[in-house]
Amino acid sequence: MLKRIVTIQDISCFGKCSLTVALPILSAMGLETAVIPTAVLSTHTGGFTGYTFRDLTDDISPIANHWKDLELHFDGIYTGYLGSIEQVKIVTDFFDTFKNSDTSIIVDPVMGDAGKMYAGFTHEFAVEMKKLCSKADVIVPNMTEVSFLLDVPYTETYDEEYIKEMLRRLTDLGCPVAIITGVCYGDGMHGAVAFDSRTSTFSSSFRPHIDCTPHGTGDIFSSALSGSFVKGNSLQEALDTAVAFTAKSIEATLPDIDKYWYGVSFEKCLGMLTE
Ligand code: PXL
Repeated sequence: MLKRIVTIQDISCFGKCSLTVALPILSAMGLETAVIPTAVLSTHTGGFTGYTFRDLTDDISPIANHWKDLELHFDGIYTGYLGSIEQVKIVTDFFDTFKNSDTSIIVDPVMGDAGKMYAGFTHEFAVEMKKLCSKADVIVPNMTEVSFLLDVPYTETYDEEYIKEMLRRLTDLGCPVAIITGVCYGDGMHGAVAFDSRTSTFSSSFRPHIDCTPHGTGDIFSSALSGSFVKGNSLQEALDTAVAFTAKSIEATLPDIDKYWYGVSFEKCLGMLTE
């Protein structure tokens, strides 16, 4: 039986992030993947100007209602970029409707990167995102999003103790497992660190740092992590898969980085996920 996941995030028609990344990755991993597009943008908002934005908030509840009539069951629900506070509230209701005892909810609280919020996000949005995180089984923020979720200053220099403290505080929001992505202790390694509050255990996965940050790496990491986790792998296995796939994909982007600055050449590495 294929595991079934639904991913809820925007579709940026050009630029390789959100749904155009999540769908191929989850399918390559052998999951039946349903989608709810929350908005349609001509491109993503990171580096392009003049993009269009069609809000699909009004479509989400009717889609959910139809699926409720069909009695659809999901093994996983994975959310990414959400375009408005109202959308976050509707997605919270979606969790309440479709969460069963065997459904894993993964929330990537997409709000910003490198210490800055993406265009259109506000402090009020972060407050609502905190509530969504409280309903998740696993949350996957980067350090910028950690600062918005916990109201702490953004910092690029930290040690292991600091990351562990942030992870404990993230699980205090209400989700049993928190993962911080893009962690770099300055020792030439780059990866992700997780905390499972139910067993009080930390786990991590690191690879040599690659000095290049193309757009969309967070979505690639979260998609691979969600796929692995929903397939029933352990947290450690899911971390290893997501870190290895993200690192390989960034490496594959390097030869053409000037031309393909807007996204990661993950397509070259999908074979890693199909075994
Ligand atoms: O990669 C996250 C993301 C998703 N969707 C849209 C974005 C971004 C980041 O900038 O703009 C529309």
